[in-house]
Amino acid sequence: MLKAVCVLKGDGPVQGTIHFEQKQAGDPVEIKGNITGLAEGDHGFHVHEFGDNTQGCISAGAHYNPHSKKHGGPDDVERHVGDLGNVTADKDGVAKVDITDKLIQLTGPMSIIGRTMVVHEKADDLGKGGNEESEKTGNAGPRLACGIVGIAK
Ligand SMILES: [Cu+2]
Ligand SMILES: [Zn+2]
Repeated sequence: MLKAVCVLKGDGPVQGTIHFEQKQAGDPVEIKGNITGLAEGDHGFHVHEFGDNTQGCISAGAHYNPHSKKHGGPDDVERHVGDLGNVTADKDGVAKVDITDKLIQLTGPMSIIGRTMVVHEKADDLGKGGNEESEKTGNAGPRLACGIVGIAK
């Protein structure tokens, strides 16, 4: 079993912990955790390219996109590897994360270890927003909190 963990932090009240599990290379990855301090509703949730938080979440770069695809939703063929869609916060600002993704990996050349998870202020339109930005970022807006994905015990 491969395991990874990510602690999300930002300049505001948003924080969270995300756990990743994968049986072996090529299998789907289970992503579970909690994010608190959010506004009620959907928030874009992605793996970004770099594990660099030197300037805060912005230095994590763009969505992790090793195949040079357009932005999309997690169930789309045309998507960035890092596109995990949205997490949804309830009226108390808590988003329970429970995602199974078949594209991201915890080992091998497509591994997300050492890259950054970001939760955004706005909903990710999953590439269907009808404008240029939608095909890059899903119009998810500013980065509320982020953290580097590390190997867990
Ligand atoms: Cu993002
Ligand atoms: Zn994307």
